[in-house]
Amino acid sequence: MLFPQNNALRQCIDLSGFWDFRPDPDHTGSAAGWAEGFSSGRPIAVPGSWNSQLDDVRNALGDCWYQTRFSRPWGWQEKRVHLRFGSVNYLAEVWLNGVRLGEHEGGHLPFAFDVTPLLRAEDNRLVVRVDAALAPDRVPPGNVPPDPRDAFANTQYPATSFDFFPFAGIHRPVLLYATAPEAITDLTVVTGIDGAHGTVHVRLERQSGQAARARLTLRGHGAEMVEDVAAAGESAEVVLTVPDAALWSPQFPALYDLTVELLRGGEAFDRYTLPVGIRTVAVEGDRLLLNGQPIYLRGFGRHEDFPVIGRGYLPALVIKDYELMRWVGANSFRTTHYPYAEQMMDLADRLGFLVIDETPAVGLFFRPDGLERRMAVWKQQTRELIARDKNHPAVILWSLANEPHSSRPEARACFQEVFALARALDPTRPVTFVSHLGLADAAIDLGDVICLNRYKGWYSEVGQLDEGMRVLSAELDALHEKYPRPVIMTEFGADAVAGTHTQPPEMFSEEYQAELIAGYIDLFREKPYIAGEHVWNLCDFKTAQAIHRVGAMNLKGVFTQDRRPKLAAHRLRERWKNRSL
Ligand code: GCB
Repeated sequence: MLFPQNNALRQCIDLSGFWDFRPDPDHTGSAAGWAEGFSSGRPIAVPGSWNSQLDDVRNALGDCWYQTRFSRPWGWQEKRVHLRFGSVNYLAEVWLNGVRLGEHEGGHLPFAFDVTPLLRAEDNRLVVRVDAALAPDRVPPGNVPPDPRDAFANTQYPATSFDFFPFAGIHRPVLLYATAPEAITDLTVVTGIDGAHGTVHVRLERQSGQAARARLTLRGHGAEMVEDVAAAGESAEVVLTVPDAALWSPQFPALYDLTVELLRGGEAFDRYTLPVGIRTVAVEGDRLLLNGQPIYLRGFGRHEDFPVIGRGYLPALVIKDYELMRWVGANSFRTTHYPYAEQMMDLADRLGFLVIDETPAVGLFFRPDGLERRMAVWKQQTRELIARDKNHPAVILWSLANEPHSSRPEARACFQEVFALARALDPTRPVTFVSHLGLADAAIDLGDVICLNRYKGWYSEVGQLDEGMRVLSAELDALHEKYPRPVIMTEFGADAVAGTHTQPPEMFSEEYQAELIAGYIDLFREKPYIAGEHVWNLCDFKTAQAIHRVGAMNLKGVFTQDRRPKLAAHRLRERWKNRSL
């Protein structure tokens, strides 16, 4: 799925701003005809979470309605026009000028509607119903009835089955974009390395229509390659060879510009430019390879989370977080626990960060109640994630889930299905999921890489760092002996209340957090099969209310929520700065 762009042949406008907002706790809005437009709305910012803007809907996760009005930009009469939402959490039902466009389930992934026939020159009325209810048959699930066989129960408010606040609303920009009627609809780029040459395999898809030619131009690093092909049907494929290719890597994130044009009678009627990084990813034995060379991931899990805007897209925060990651010496991150904003992914390509790209499937469980629906949504999210992010050189690994409750055998068959789907959609990248069960996980061996979250010295071996390290060391070796492949420690860390200091280090002090993180890293250095270390978390973040979450915050950030360093950030910097891959 291509992100809208502006050039002489494509235009895009952003409908972000203040919209009208109206909660509908009793679900009367539909019957009252709000889809046609509603009165008595309050202003709300889009993008942004409603929970963090308006006090009375702080914990509201039912239906809330949004509406805005807009005019069709001048000159768009002959164009095909789409309306595109970057992320609405959780379920969106959309109407334009009273006509229902459709609905989309699941936050953090984009969806679009062709609105060409419905657009008026002026006074277009866009209405969105957002349903953010937590339900056991949604992904991620919530309000899960406790099961005596499982160690999880609803001990937090709202009743999430995950450890972050279930922010709701229109979280990313809503874009209206115009293209030629027979435009390019998708591009899939796969790169390879052949000696000193790079290969760029491009598949283009377009809206069917009259025959046209496609011209592909790859430019950059002193080179320019041009190929012309017939694009008579709905798709065409081209392989471009780049002599002495500049390869993409974190040290040198070389990007080429691939410009694809559709031409008729020698004249271009559509154009799309995509940055392309030539690189390969592979798993070989215990190592994760980028361009044939072993790589070691240093970085974080993170949340899209900031006061007032909640989970809303905030460009300055994206920049700041890259700045902090760079300062501390990180080269990678995982999109915990949902796909991040597309703009952040673009910057990962430009700035040279390696990304483990994760679906929104956190806290999945495999009991029969609601399983069919969860599976359908999980597969849909996997499809949408790969469609959205397949062209990013930064993405080196797909993570299908975080901490599923997958100890029992029935989970394995579910994972097999979703692994097969991901591998069919993208045979070029390794696939994994993130486990907290380790050897007790019924699906652990299905991943190309083992990703493990561990809190020894925190949730277990409480307050005892040395004992925690001893237990962890033995567990890692046993896991690797059984499944010899790379292991990435995708989470480890400790809560620290900024400003709390103890000597000797005790839990919740900055010293304890710093010691724990440094201790884990020293242990990893002894284990050549460890291929990466991601600290939990880059920054403190908002959670549901619970007795173990002071101020409804998870304090495992090495930076505070307002992005100030704790002691652990400095300790990490000593360990990470100036390390090569
Ligand atoms: C985990 C989860 C993460 C939590 C973290 C914690 O294992 O993956 O979402 O926030 O533990 O701090 O408890």
